[in-house]
Amino acid sequence: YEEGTTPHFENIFLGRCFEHGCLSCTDENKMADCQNIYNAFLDAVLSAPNCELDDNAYDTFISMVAPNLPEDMTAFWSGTYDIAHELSSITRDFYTMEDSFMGYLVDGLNWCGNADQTGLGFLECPSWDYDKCYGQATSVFWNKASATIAAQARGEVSVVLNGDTTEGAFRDSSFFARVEAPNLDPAKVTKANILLVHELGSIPYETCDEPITLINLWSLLEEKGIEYSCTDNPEYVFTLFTLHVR
Ligand code: NAD
Ligand code: CXR
Repeated sequence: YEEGTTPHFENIFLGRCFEHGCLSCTDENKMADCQNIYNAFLDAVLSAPNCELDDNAYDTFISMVAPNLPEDMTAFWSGTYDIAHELSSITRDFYTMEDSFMGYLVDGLNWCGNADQTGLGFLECPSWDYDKCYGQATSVFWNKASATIAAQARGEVSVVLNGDTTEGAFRDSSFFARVEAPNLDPAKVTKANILLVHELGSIPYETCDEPITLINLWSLLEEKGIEYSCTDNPEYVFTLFTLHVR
């Protein structure tokens, strides 16, 4: 078991909803109906006992908040949470899941239903180990949210990957490898620009010139007929790192 639902979950969810304020801030600025959106989310969490949520449990909720990001503006990340979000806020070149209304509402929160499915479980939540708890509330959500954001991407996409981790930049078990990359639609996505990030002074695990797990991503993209580029620490990533050092 893991820690329980984040304290004040409903207030945080509603507060984020009112703050973000519109169903998709890149579309027309329509005030979101936050209480209905929250109710749809809670219905999904309580739709079945813990670990037994159906893959489609959040469909109604997701249909209310699904992103439709501008062409060339969708970004994915794996093993690079901090740098990917710093880049998205600084460069404005792309949006991540967590910049979208759908991801913003619950990013960084934990949640699950209580034992009798009457409300959220604040004492403990089941672990997200797929073998122990397949239909776990957060896993089911992030799987569907990842498939949804990948399927809407069009034009060029950005992918911020970690070139230093010994698990590899394209780790098989990651959401990016399992769900997002396979759900890119070749009819809509023309190119994937891979930004391979390395900490300053680190010993890289793999690079664009000496790829290890990246080869698997490239093969997948080739099979789909999606072009790609790969850049180790692009100039603007490097600039961001030097800002951190100061
Ligand atoms: P990653 O390994 O860096 O992990 C991403 C995040 O997922 C981590 O913050 C971790 O806390 C959380 N996580 C890992 N396993 C989980 C599980 N079974 N259930 C719930 N949360 C879990 O990178 P990744 O796996 O490739 O995922 C990143 C990509 O997938 C992004 O492109 C993003 O669009 C999407 N995603 C985001 C989140 C999030 O918490 N914001 C979670 C899952 C997936
Ligand atoms: O510290 P984070 O995970 O970023 O955790 C984000 C949130 C936490 O608040 C926690 O409540 O996600 C929840 N969480 C789990 N429920 C969980 N279950 C198993 C976080 N990690 C969990 N694990 C395992 O622990 C995952 O396999 C993961 C590791 C912690 O990951 P990370 O430090 O990124 O690999």
